[in-house]
Amino acid sequence: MSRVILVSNRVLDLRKASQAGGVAVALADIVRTRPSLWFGWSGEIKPAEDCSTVSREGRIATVPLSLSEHDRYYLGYANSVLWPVFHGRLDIAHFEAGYFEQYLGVNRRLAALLQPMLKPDDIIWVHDYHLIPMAAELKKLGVTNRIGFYLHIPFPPWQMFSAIPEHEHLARCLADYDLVGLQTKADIANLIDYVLNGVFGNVTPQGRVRIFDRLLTVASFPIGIDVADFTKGGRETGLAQGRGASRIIGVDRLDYTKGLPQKFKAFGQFLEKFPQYRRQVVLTQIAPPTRSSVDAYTDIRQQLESLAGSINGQFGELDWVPIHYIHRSTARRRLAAIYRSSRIGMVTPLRDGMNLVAKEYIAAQDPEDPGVLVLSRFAGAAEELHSALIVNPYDIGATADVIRTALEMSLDERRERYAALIETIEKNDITAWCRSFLAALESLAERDKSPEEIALALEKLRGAGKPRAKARASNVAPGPKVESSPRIN
Ligand code: GDG
Repeated sequence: MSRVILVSNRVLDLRKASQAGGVAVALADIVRTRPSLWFGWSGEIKPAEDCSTVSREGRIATVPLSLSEHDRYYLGYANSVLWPVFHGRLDIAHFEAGYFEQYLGVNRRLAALLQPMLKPDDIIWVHDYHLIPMAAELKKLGVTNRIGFYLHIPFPPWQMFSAIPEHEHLARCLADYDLVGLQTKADIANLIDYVLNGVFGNVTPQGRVRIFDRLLTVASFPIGIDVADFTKGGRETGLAQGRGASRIIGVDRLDYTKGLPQKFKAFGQFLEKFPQYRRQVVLTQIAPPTRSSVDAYTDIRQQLESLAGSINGQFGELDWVPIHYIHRSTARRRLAAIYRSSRIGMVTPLRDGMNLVAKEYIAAQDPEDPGVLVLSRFAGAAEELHSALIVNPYDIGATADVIRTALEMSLDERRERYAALIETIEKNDITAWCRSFLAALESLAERDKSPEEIALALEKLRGAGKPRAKARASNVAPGPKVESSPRIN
């Protein structure tokens, strides 16, 4: 089994695992279970002269960033250009001189630090928008290993992507990967649109993408969760709420993409329209801080706090506060119990690559008495989770009505919807996601071997008799020039 090299902006500090989100936990799992190395930023900011040493602890290798790198690469290009534009917020993108150079510079520096640690048969899996140029930089250093890229956030419509001054450079960087994985079919459609209309590439009859004289495979790999992590919890009893009140739960980083003001407004309208539910329902919103030194995040925080204040002021009673807004992180082990004791999971982002909270909420439900998932149609998860109550978060009035529908849903209907949702979530869990991406990348690697090498590899796989071997073998092309059929969708 070849070693997997994971490259991501942040590397999980295992000592802080209880604060971590889904992806970090998933990557940590690969590190525990496969020969691997996980490389990325340590989260520290140090003087530039102290940034060139890699700290290595077993399978984890990290480097610090300098202050200027942190400002221009991380807060700047990644989070003030790519993040807003990829989420459809061109209006708040800051195209500032110097950001892109630093973005390329950090990718170049990280590539140079990673390269000496690589072995010839390693396969490299790069994660997310911070590191789009990583393959290009590694290749400039002579690295010939297979390199795959996974984008956790949405791929925007092609005109939106073209608004980034450096869009063509970014597209060339994407073309340096062997495999580009996106969350949804809609994202793939956007990428293909861009290839056809933005840079006049084409799609081969076998479904591979040809741009800038490069041939790459693009496919959707919807990310999942570790279901067992969320099925163990009891019900959380320690949360304050009116006696007997039903809880609506929201868990989102305090990010302008998550639709939090719209969610609060919809809840306010719900209380306005259906006064019989006052004192009967609370909205608990856990919204841990994130990227708080970027202006747009300060703005959203102020907006949210003023909304929560005004809704609580308008409807609250001495013994009932309608919105519990918690601007801190909650330990991961408590989340399952909080989800399970909430009648509604309200996941209403304006745009989201996937949204793991939607899946976590369902996984945590009591199958005998499950809660209802209210899910934005603009979350990638909506492509799979058809049995949720799908809403348009911009339509505040309709969302308010859906809250009522969810509260009044019969036990039979709740069970029926839950059964369909949990089936999908279990089938496409985090292990399936990791395996399918790595199997696709490995099968591409097989393609360039000689027929004799492939025959030998197949022999070995059959001999191993592991369930994965079969899936891999079926992806291996019969000869070096014949393409496998990736999922283009
Ligand atoms: C990006 C994409 C895509 C949240 N608050 C706390 C906490 N969390 C955990 C959740 C969940 C994770 O963080 C958040 O994941 P999401 O998927 O909801 O959103 P992003 O952070 O924006 O993630 C997204 C994802 O990548 C994976 O590809 O789905 O679309 O934007 O696991 O439970 N965890 C703890 N305390 C909190 O207060 N412990």
